[in-house]
Amino acid sequence: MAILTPNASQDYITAPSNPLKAIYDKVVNRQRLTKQDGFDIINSNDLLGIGILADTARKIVTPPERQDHVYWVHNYHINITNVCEGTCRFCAFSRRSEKAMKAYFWTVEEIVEQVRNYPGVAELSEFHIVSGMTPKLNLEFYIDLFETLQANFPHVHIKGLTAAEIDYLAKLEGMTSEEVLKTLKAHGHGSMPGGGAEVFSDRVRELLYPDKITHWEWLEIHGLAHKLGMKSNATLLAGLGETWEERLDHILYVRDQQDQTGGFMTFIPLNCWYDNTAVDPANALTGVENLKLFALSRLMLDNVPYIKSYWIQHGMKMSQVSLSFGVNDLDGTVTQEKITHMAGSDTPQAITKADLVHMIRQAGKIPVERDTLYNIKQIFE
Ligand code: V47
Repeated sequence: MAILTPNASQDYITAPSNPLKAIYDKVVNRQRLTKQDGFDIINSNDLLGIGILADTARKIVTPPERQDHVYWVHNYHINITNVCEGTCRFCAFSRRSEKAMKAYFWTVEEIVEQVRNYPGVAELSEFHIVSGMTPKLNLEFYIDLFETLQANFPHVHIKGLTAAEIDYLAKLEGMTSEEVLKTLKAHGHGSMPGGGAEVFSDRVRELLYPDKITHWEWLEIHGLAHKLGMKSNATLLAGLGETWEERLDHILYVRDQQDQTGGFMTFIPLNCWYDNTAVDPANALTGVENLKLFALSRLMLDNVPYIKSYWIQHGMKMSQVSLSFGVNDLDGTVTQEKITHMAGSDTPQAITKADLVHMIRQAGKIPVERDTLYNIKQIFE
């Protein structure tokens, strides 16, 4: 029986009998993986081998001094309203009108008050602002909100508005998406979150979100933001009944866009939660499928520096394990998450810095608090 050595993982993956060896050779030689390589990863049952590949790819795209870092940000979610004209069938958060049960709408003053009352306000780095699409949330509202937030909390970066919201605002105001982005940027908009992408598949879109912007429009708006010097993220909402090929294609669309405009910081494979939605829970990914998807994302996206596990959706334990499957970011403290919790997520709504540090250390990595743009704030050696 073979005795395990410190290099056992490398010996194992480079063994000629391992079907993943050809992909490993490409990864260490920095050769771009093809769609067929993607299929080979998906079709392999060698989960540990896939983990070794993804971990190797993570190290290769990471500067040596940051090799073992796992990042998070001290952030605060603001969902201004759940009133939304969207008709996405996976969404448990939205309400059709202000009169609907549990519909809410916060004023700028209420938002500022809430943030002021948050005990961690001095340490905050990021506002994550995503809301329903409704005429009351017009450009004027956002300008007022961003200016007021900046005046009251100048140390906090504003990451906000998905591409779908930018598109909605453009149509509402009779402007182009570029004009909307330029205007918001001039009033404090710092970067864009990765939401609203769902799965870049016309088939799934037709079934579950036919009124949403197409994936071409989503990619175009992110490209516009990148050209204006704004960074952004990209998500994939898995568990909607999409095929593995559709997931792989989605990742490849992101890779192509990144080749052109280069502004994506992080790719985030999300997981659907099903309570109060019209999506069949039978579509949920298993643990092994989630780990494969993290690894596949890391391996195919050789041009995106960070892969995030959003612990709110994956849970703390899966997120910790994902750190051996290419993930190097755990989002953040979050505070007040609504979108996933209204769909039944059983994770907490926030996490403390101490818990994040503990979880990362237990995975043998170095916890690093970052800001939105991945500038290092503190290394917890
Ligand atoms: O766009 C909606 C998804 C997204 C459900 O950029 C659902 O740093 C699960 O984009 N079950 C919002 N997911 C979350 C998001 C995000 C999260 C964390 C970090 C970043 C970032 C972005 O949540 C939506 C949609 O794709 N979503 N409904 C649901 N039932």
